[in-house]
Amino acid sequence: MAKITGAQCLADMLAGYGVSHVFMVPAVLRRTFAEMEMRTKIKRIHTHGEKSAAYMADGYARASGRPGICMAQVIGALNLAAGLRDAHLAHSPVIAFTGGRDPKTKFRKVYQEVDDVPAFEPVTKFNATVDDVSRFPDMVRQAFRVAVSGTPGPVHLQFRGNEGQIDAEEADMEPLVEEQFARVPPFRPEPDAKSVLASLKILQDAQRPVIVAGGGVRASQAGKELVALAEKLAIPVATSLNGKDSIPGVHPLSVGVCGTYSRESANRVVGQADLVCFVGTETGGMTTHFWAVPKIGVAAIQIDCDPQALGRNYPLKASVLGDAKVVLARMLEQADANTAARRKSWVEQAQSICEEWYAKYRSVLESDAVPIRPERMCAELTKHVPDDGIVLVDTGHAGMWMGGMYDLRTATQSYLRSAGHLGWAFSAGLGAKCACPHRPVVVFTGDAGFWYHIGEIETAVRWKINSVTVVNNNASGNQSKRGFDRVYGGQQTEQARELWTYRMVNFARIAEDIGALGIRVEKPADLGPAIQRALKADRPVIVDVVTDIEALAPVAVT
Ligand SMILES: Cc1ncc(C[n+]2csc(CCOP(=O)(O)OP(=O)(O)O)c2C)c(N)n1
Repeated sequence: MAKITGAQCLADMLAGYGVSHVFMVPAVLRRTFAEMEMRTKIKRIHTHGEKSAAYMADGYARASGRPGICMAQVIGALNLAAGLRDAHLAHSPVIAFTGGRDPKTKFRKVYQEVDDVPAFEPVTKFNATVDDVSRFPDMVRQAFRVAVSGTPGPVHLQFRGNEGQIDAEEADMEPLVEEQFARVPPFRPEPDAKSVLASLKILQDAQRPVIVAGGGVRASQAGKELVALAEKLAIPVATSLNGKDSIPGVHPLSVGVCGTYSRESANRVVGQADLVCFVGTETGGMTTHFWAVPKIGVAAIQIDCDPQALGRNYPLKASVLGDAKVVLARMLEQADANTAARRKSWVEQAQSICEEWYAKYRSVLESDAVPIRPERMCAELTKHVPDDGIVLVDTGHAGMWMGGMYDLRTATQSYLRSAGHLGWAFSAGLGAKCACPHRPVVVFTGDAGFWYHIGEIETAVRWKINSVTVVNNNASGNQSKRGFDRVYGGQQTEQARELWTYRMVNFARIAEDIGALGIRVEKPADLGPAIQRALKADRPVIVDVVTDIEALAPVAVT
């Protein structure tokens, strides 16, 4: 123990936990930032908005499995809370620090001040205040512990003082770090052996089983065990959007993403299965197309590290509580490969369903149409994203196009997706690139999504965060077209288009003005070379692809 300031303690602890970047709009914890410069190598990424700071921290966390740190002073606190919503939905370990009220002055109409703490409640696992400087060590440790433990998720600490001025105070403190909680997962709970055997027996007895793998598989880094078990027992694998990188899309047992933003083949295979094995998925509305794929009542088993997830939406024949990687490894050890033979025709059936999907969509995946089809963009990304690439995808149409039409080619590629917020991907991509500077980072977003945080191009240029952002630019949020067609009785008025269209803007030119590399693509044949050039550039790149405003992604089949 030594007498140190809160700022020294916090800077040392963040460095001790391996934090390489923090994302914020000043001014908050100013002294901590000064201490960071003097005592650590942490980069202080000053952004153009608190929401994008939270998204950067989120991308950092999902790409690395290590908590992402974002910060805001009191007036920016709710902007930051808004940005934690996606991390909360995606179970991403983001830690948010804000400045907050001082007991000496609260309720006196202090400039810019409201009680922000309740707003963090619905988007965090732990939402707390640090009112005495001597609490820095234990509260920061608890923040890391909670963020990465069990099902990961965001944490908020509010530091006393609108700018967190408590960090200037001194106390006897030890900046102790528990390295175990510096990344996900801190524990790998062993499953109960009996429950493993019971579930395995049901799985092996099934004629037409399917595995639905979710984000828990990626959090547990259990992709290898998942694929090995599927191969040993001959079981097709569908994934949620969050679990898309648990099996390469080109694997013979992969049937694609199931649910709402999905691939038809996945929904058809899941719909025809006689047993569904859910692994690390919360079986939510998006993954199950609101519990229509599979239908409730299907024979099901489930593996999860959260006991509250087991059986939440589907009554189960059996369940296993434990870390996905360990549970799948235990199943693999005891699985009887001889039972695979009885599923030969089912696997062939699943594979022919996948072939039918490719045959149905080949013409758009290979389309030479101008304006460019989004499906062609996805096919070009399948071809050109490097083997160690990290792909981040926005929501809405972007999620539908890439969830359904893009394939990961290797187990070393990563796929991270917005859990629902338009505008997440570009900023999250910058965070992912900060976390993994040596891996190529490729973002896919619509123009509506890109507009949200377009100012962060400047942040990327200033900090040399060289991600590649591919914009599906149709001068609209055309995912909304169907909905407005419907409410206008099938035929929209000319004026109705003001509800979902924009001006056509050249994002490549904007990017160039700010100092990034901008590449405008108007012909399909130029897409591949543009992506290749972007990947080689030593600048952030915006690939602005002019696409067809009439192109609508296929809706989910049930
Ligand atoms: C924060 C937020 N607000 C609104 C929406 C609803 N929404 C989903 S997709 C979409 C339009 C998407 O447009 P764009 O990103 O350009 O892709 P496009 O549909 O044109 O392919 C909107 C408004 C959302 N998902 N998130």
